[in-house]
Amino acid sequence: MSAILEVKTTVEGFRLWPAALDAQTQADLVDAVLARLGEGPFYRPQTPGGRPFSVKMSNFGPLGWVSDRGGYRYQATHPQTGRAWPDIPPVLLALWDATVGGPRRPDACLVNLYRQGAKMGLHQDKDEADLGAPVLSVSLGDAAMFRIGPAQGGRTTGLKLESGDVCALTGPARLARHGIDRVMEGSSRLIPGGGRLNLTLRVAGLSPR
Ligand code: MD3
Ligand code: FE
Repeated sequence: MSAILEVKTTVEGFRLWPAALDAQTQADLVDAVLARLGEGPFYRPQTPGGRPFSVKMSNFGPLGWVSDRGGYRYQATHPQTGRAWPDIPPVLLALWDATVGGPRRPDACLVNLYRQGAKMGLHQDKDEADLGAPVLSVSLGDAAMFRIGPAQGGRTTGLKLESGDVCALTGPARLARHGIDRVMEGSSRLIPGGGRLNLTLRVAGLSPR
């Protein structure tokens, strides 16, 4: 992994490792994702208000983030197939250990697919049981403009996330407001059919005891 680059935004605790994954690792990771999609296909969730997300989603791991008329939550099964989510690719767990580490490994990996025109509005991630645990995110494929600002609101910072970049949200950044303004379509040829894949690892459930 490349040397850590602490990006200066208005949010402390946002850590970015540009080009952390080399081309081969990126290609292997895309293959690992594609191999799991038969078991856990992409689908388009709806907001609690009934609007479809422009981003297509699936999940890996014991828990998956879903949204529908009933609200946002984590659940163990795919909303359309009723099956358990596929396992988290081991390389992602190794990446977690090598970057944020800590006492608990992630139990949820949200897979976001951005095809033409997809974006994600500013929001906070707060559906997880332990909001003290970090979040780790891997970007693959087309580059995107990411926006992040303090939890309480105020000035946001835009920065480009490119294929192979890894970022962690720790401490005060964990509740930061963030979103994807736009994807630079055609900037990468990594994803079959084009677009951007984002893999986000989270500790979502209660700690077992
Ligand atoms: C900052 N995904 O799925 S990843 C999401 O690129 C989400 O698909 C975006 O936001 C994407 O919820 C951004 C980077 C990211 C992930 C989690 C965060 C940034 C974050 C949690 C807290 C603060
Ligand atoms: Fe988010």
